[in-house]
Amino acid sequence: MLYPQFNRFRQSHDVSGFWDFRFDPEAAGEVEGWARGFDRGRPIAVPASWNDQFEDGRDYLGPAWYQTRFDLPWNWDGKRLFVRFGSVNYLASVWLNGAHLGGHEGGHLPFEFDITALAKDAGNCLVVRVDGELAGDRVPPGNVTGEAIDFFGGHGGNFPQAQFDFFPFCGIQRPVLIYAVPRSALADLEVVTDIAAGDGLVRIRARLGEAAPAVARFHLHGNGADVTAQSTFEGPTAEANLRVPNASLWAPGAPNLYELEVEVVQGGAVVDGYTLPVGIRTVAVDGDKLLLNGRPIYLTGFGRHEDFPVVGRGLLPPVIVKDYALMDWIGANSFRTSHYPYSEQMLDMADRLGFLVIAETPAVGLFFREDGLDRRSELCLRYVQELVARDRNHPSVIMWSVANEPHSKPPHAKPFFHRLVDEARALDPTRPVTLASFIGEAEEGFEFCDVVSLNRYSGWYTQPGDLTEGTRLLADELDAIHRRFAKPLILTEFGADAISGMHAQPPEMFSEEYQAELIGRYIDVLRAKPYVVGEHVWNMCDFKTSQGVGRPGALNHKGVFTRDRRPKLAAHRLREIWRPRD
Ligand code: GCB
Repeated sequence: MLYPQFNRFRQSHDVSGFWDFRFDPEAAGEVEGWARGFDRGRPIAVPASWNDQFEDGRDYLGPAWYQTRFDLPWNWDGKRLFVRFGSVNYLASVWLNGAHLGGHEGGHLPFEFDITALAKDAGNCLVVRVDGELAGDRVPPGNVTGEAIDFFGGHGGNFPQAQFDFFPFCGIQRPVLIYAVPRSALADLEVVTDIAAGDGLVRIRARLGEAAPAVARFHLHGNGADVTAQSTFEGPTAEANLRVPNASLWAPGAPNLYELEVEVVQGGAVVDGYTLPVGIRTVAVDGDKLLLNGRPIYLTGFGRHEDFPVVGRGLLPPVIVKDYALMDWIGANSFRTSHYPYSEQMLDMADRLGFLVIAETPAVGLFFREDGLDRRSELCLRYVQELVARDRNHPSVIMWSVANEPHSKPPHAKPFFHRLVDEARALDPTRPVTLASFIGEAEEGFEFCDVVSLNRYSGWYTQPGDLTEGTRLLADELDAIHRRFAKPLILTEFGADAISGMHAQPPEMFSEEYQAELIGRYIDVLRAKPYVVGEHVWNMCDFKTSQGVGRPGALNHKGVFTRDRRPKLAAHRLREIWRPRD
């Protein structure tokens, strides 16, 4: 899947801004014809979650309606026109000028519709119905009776009742683009890189939207290289293998990017062009090691969230810049897109700035009761497909995570994960696949993974207040898991809530000292285990959750930065560990 570009063949227009908006608690909109355009809408900002924009909608999860009007800014004769949504949580249904375009399920992956036949030069009316309700047959799920998660030691559930520990923000959360491409446009590019004797090998597959007699021209340049190739489309695809002598490899600390220009030529004329940044690098698992460019790499960093006051999960570019600056300051080299795919802008920046990313699907809070299982399995499979299709060309993405913290139970969990991991591997044999689990040694899904990802909170949810026993158990458990699976292991979550400004000596739970101490002691354990290849603290920043007694102020306080990005004691402790020379 190619992100829309603006160049001499392609146009793209962001229709984000202030849209009209209506809650629809009686589900009257469809009957009353809101799809053709509605009145009495209130203004809402797009992109942003709706929940924190109004006084009356914080816990309202849908349905709700969005509407905007737009004219087409270009001469698009002979072109194909699309509307593209970066993220709508959770169910979207879209109409243009009263005609239903289709829908999409799942909140964090892009979708688009061809609107060539429906769009007018002026006065287009785009309407989106969004339903973010939590339900057992959705992924991630919520309002599931008998399976509710409990972060609170048995003291009730949470509200809204999500099966996961982050606020179920809803709405149009990433940009909406109208874009035009030529009739014989590239629909996709797949780039895979390898290294041979210091040279970079770049394998490219280009695919046209519609098969047509055409030739593809490839030009890779940058870092002193200038390599070209040409190949004829066979049906819709054309392939090329480029060799970059003495390549400047992509890695954290040296995020060398080349620029790949692809042109489609028909009858001697160039009819389409697309430019893609390419980082030449390899990722592999070898025994207990995770290798980047053939050398062992150790991940330092975080599990995170897309979360910020007022915008909720809405794309906010300054926060992206700020977060990378903080990750650089603290000495992180990586993060996991817990617990859903992050914005394309976030990944572009990881490519540019040299951060490693474990890209995760939205499959969080899975449970394995028979009812609805097939549907959940199909949905998770589609998430893997959509995620790989979207993110496969990012050098920063080094691993796929198919799920977080499933409540795995026999007999269904094992085949469920077998299917997901196989699908990820079939679609992309070049990256390791993982699954983040709290179950540990008994997690059968680990069998299929290349890397084991464990989330552990001993010294917090278990052995509360007792870091000596908590870390002793951690050490034993890591060894037991490694004995059983013999794979590299990343501790993808560990941490403690710290209320910013709360202090205690000796350290006590919820104080900044306790959080810093727990993180430091965990890292001591991890560094003594040669098969551990990464430490991801949970979480980089405090983040909004549903309400419950374990979440003061409806926040998870495990951030080493506050929600507004101020460091707690643990951030300074981590910086001493991760950037010892500074
Ligand atoms: C976990 C979950 C994460 C929670 C975290 C916590 O295991 O994966 O989503 O936020 O624990 O803080 O309880």
